[in-house]
Amino acid sequence: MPDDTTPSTRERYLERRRFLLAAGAGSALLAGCGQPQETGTPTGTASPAPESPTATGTATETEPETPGEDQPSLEERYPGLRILSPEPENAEAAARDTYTTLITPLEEFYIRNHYPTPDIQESEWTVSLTGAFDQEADLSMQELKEGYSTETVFHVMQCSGNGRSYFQPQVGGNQWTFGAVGNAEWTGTPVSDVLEAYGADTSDGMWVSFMGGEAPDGEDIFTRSIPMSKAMDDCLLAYEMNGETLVGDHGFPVRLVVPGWYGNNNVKWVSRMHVMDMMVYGDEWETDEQRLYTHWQQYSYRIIPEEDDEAEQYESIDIFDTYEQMQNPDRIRNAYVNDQLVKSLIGYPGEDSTVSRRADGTIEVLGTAWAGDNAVETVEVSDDGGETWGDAEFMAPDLGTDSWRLFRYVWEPEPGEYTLYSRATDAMDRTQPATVSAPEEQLRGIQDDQFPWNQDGYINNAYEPHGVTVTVE
Ligand SMILES: Nc1nc2c(c(=O)[nH]1)N[C@H]1C(S)=C(S)[C@@H](COP(=O)(O)O)O[C@H]1N2
Ligand SMILES: [Mo]
Repeated sequence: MPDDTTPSTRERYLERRRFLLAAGAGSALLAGCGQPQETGTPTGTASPAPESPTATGTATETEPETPGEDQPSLEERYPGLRILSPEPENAEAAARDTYTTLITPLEEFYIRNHYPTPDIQESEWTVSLTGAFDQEADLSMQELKEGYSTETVFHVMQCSGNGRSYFQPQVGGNQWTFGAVGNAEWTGTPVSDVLEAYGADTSDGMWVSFMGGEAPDGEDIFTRSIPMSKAMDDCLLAYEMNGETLVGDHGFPVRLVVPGWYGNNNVKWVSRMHVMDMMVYGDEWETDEQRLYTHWQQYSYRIIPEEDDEAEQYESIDIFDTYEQMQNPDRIRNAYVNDQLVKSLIGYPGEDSTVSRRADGTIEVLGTAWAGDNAVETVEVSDDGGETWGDAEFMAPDLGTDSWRLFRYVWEPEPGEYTLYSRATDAMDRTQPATVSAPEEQLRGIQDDQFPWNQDGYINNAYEPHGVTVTVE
């Protein structure tokens, strides 16, 4: 893995973070010191290899506040990240510590790009509205920001490839461990406002396809088709993250936020919204040589067992929930990666750490848990390989169903070596499975406490691979 980050920068950062935390400063203080953008490795087996460092497409090549060339490196800008690839920019939270705070500061917030971050001038950017609208239009950023209501949502952004490195046998793509997930406050314009203002057909069965404007010439355009009901319900065209203007790497000047859904649905650098009665599908949306618009919707981000050549394509589906799709392979053969499965991560103690007990003989285990657009209900912790479990408790505040919650567990261990597991359960009574299956099982859904091994290594929410090894003094 390309992981040669400057230890000095990271060390200094972690040092300062420890100091601030010890001084009682919350994430608010830490969140303010971030810097923006610039340019990682393709994931999914089918992702095109980007060769050109310069984004063309609809991205304009002008310099805003950050001169592209002399900008500090990725690791300087984001000292809390482990770089997987500098261009396109791909990086994940380097330490478990990230999973002890409610809001993830920019320095620790993972970045996942298929193509390099584009250099965009806000005043020149437009979002085109095409398809089933009374009136097609090009929206300026000014109209988007000033012409509609403003809303905020706390949403867990998680790459569908998070946890991929724990697949056995390994699969191709970025080897994300636990760190491709963060929780942020996202602010912007409700998608419903725009759809209504321009008279879109918002009836059930319709879809809104959001397209990214950054793909270099000849590359597949990052497009995601969102069901109308979800688009109307709570999706945002966001221009702020944690109260600051979005930085380039996270989608400046505007990105889609699909509350509770995996990162891949949250299209960055949105340049077009197309309304029609199907997802991007078929010849009309492909060229002879290329899956121009369909690639990232139909071929990537699908749950494909070993025995299938490729994902089965659908024009439209009527089950949107990822878990429900996975459990109904007779309806949808290869689930689309939409809303997030229930998951939890231990943030303290950290990976391979040595910790001492408090005066009363206990250790406080801290972490985060979330369940997509469902509420997370309970978290349990085990120190004996999942034989027995103790209940963790949630910490205030609760920032809503799309946010993660912090949990704490009072642990009373004897000195020794342990592997700690956390296991969350959601409001639908769905629980994290124990392990990832073997490919030979050909699973399509979660079964017998096993998560289905799949060709592209998506949405691993099994608890065992996410355990933490700890020595108690
Ligand atoms: N236009 C565009 N949008 C995109 C991507 C991309 O490559 N291009 N990557 C997606 C994926 S796979 C993820 S996980 C999230 C990552 O968001 P972040 O980099 O802000 O954390 O953005 C999504 N939106
Ligand atoms: Mo992703």
